[in-house]
Amino acid sequence: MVRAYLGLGANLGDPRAQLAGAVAGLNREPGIRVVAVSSLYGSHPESGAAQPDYVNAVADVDTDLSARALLAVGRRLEIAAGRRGERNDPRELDLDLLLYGDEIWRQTDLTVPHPRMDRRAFVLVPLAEIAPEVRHPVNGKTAAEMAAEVPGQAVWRLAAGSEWAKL
Ligand code: PH2
Ligand code: MG
Ligand code: MG
Repeated sequence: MVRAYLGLGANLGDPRAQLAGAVAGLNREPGIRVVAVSSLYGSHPESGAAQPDYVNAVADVDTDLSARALLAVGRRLEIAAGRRGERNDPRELDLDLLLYGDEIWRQTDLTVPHPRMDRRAFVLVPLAEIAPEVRHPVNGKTAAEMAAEVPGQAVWRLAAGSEWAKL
């Protein structure tokens, strides 16, 4: 059993419903149990692109699946939520593997920890909410430390995890 953290995001359709659907979908999946979900946060698109604001959250899961299999489940849930676009296009659902235990993979089809997680307030603020002590296996910092250091990027809380996700 491995403890993993997934980043959830959406900025098309009904983002809250798609994120709640993704959490329910993860929990229904054999070999995945959702342990906790963060509050829901709003943020502007990172690139400054002319896109709707994002809704983001982080889920903490226990899993028997490999990192690659967990990522494949995420892709399946993205497509089920209606995602069609390319990387960085606005999307109905984005499910990113942030951390998979303390494993480090740098392959074209599997990059864990997520390569940009240490610079993204919309990842670090929700991660630090539910797992302040979890450590990034490359830089050795905790989520709370990384969240405190990330340059000011507006992230606003929309709803408590207990309200938006029915586990
Ligand atoms: N995801 C991106 C690009 N930019 N910006 C915010 N605020 N939230 C995201 O989830 C996000 C983004 C590509 O995955
Ligand atoms: Mg992403
Ligand atoms: Mg993604």
